Amino acid sequence: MHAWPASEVPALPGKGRDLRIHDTATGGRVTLAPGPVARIYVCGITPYDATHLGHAATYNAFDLVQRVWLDTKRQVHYVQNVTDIDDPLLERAGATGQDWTELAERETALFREDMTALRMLPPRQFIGAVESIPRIIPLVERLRDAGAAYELEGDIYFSVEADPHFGEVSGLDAEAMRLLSAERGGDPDRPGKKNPLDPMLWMAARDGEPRWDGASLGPGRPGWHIECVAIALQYLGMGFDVQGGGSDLAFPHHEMGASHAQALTGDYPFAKTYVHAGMVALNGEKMSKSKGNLVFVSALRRDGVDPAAIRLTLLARHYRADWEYTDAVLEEATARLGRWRAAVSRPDGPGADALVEEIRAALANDLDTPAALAAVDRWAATQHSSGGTDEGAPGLVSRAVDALLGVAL
Ligand code: 5CA
Ligand code: ZN
Repeated sequence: MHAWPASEVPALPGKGRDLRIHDTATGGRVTLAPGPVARIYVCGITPYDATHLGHAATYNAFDLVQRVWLDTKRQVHYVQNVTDIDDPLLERAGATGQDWTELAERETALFREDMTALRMLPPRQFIGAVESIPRIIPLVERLRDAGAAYELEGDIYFSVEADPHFGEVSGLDAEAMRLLSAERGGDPDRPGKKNPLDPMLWMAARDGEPRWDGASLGPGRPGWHIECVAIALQYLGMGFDVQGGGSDLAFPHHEMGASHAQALTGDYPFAKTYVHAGMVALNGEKMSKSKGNLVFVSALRRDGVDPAAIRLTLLARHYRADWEYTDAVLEEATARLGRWRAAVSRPDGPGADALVEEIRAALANDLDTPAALAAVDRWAATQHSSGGTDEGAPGLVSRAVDALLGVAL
């Protein structure tokens, strides 16, 4: 698939900082040490409804990771998938009488527009599950032939016991895993499985559902986790720097993906670091397509909300926090955007070299965006109260806020 256009990232004077970030697998902070080309895989949308503020918040977090890397003069190899075949997509298409491929294409197109408007850096590869099927099939065959997968009434399951590191990504106990597996697309209660947690790799064709010729697997369609594994291994290989997504993906999705890849290659780890963003809620519950309590980025844009204000709304909360969206949060962000724009629209202002370092330091500290915003707020307040004589300052602030936070003033 094609991604979306890249916005320019201005180069800043001085030196960027290495990112210290919370790693789900170790439960503590790690300092990321990528090579000259940092490799990141971020799980993409399931396109039956596109982009609510929860999605946008998660993509914002991983956009910042990349901006920090770019500021250290590294290149970034970013890969993102689109889950354009899966149960929820087929269910929505069935319930609304739409063709599932048209639904997926339309919502993916809207997602691209939203990402562009929000100045999210595009992935180098933006890859659909459907287009990956020819690469998924041989991986499932290999797992089966190695004894890491087995057949149950035509469906092929991965055996979690095949990976000695299973459980290390989420660090959950068996009971917690079982509950989450039932909630998040697994089938722990299906009789005949070797381990209740075993996830499906290949689902034999069901009546009335789309199917692909699965070679020795028989006609059917791929499971969810193997999709991201096939795409990540194809473009990034083992041991890439960061796998990212919302906290609802830590288990089972990222746990299973890591185990699939580790069992396939005999290598470890799949990703060096697993990073998860908190959940955005509306009216007291996690924003989710299945609950329907959603605020869409496209709806806000249609209502005339500046995308930069949407982005500032996301930046105002720490990426790991679970937070509640309200109109007041957006109003605050809109007011802040107005103050910042007024502050950089003057020909001179207070010196901003220290501000650039403060933004860098805040981001390097587990993407502490509230601290970064507070630093810009202080500079803008000084500009508004006493001004300054540094002619380069407003331009530098503009470029720093753009390069590091993705906000165009
Ligand atoms: N296609 C899969 C990943 S391979 C998927 O989870 N799609 S999704 O459309 O449901 O979610 C896309 C991304 O948004 C995931 O990283 C998910 O964790 C994140 N996300 C979903 N809902 C929220 C929310 N309410 N708050 C924050 N992030 C969310
Ligand atoms: Zn994924």
